[in-house]
Amino acid sequence: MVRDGYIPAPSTPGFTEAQTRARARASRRRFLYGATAAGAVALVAGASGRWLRQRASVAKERASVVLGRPASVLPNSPTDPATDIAGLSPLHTPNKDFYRIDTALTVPNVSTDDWTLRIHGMVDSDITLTYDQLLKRELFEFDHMLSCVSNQVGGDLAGSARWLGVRLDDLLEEAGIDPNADQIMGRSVDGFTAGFPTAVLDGRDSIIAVGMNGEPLPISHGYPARLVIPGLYGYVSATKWLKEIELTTFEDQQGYWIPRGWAAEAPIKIQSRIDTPKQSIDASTVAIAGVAWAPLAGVGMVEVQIDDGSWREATVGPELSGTTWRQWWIDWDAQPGTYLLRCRATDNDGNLQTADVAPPRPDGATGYHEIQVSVS
Ligand SMILES: Nc1nc2c(c(=O)[nH]1)N[C@H]1C(S)=C(S)[C@@H](COP(=O)(O)O)O[C@H]1N2
Ligand SMILES: [Mo]
Repeated sequence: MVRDGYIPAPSTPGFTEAQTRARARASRRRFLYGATAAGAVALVAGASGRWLRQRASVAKERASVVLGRPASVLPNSPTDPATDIAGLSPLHTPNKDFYRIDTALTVPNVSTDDWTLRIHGMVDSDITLTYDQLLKRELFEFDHMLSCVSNQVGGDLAGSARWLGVRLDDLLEEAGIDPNADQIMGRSVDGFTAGFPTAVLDGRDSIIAVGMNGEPLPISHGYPARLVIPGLYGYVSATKWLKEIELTTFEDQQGYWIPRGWAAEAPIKIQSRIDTPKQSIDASTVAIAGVAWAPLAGVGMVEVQIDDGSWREATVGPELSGTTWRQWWIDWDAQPGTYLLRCRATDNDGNLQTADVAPPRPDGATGYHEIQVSVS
């Protein structure tokens, strides 16, 4: 049952931008029909005008941000194999193409003027940082991917970026964690929450990111700051528009998606995806190519199978880190006919991606990506 003006909550952490827009339109319509016309129109117009003004001023503020140099600079990325292989995902996903998942109907426009990040809860001492204080801390860069738990096998709710930010473990060490705390909860200005185990403070390069692919964090990706925790799906880790980090317990608090039927703990599963060729091609020698990921170990090997043939080992691209995807490709002399192509990855510890088919809910899809290609 839908009440007037009631915004149905998204049912999956894979609510896409288009779906969110549709939802906003529907709720606006419902609101207009439900209220006495004139007043409601003025109210909606006023609210969206304010939002646009805020958006413009935050965009201006963001454009003037100067990010410092990281303490240790990552080497420049190698030549991207995607420049030679049409259709292959690049090493880093451009910000404008990076997938987006938001529960909020409108992207929060957060000005750093009155923004702070507060670390509190089961800690020895609270820490509150302004944006300037955060930027003045020691900064690090890391190549990490993000993946949505709602990503279907072969889906595009995943991306790779070079993040700039402050190490989470440094900051939490300063605060001093109560040994009884077992959950680190991120909370955003829009009320979204995502919690993950204190056990991920295991040396992995978790950061409070302020930069993404060489620019200040885009507004839609969480400006001024967000969490990026390698190896965990976004819904349990990657809080955007971050305003608080609270040390707590899994017994005491649940992140936004947990009571909605998603697992409380959700490490990213080994996956691989075929990006190219397309469904129908002309007979010729083409590349079968794609990306694979297996955080934290990293991808060691990718294999490709055509119909029931033997698995062939693909060439793998540069390994930026164990925590982001790795490209792979193989030449295929495609003769006329119809073929089923599949791929599978093995991580650097020798774990083979599982062939067992599972849906995204509750903790991530599995199975091999398969595409049918007709060659004429
Ligand atoms: N504030 C806030 N943070 C959030 C979300 C959200 O809805 N609101 N979605 C999470 C989910 S489900 C994912 S997969 C990632 C996606 O990050 P991106 O939109 O930058 O790709 O952000 C996470 N952080
Ligand atoms: Mo997600």
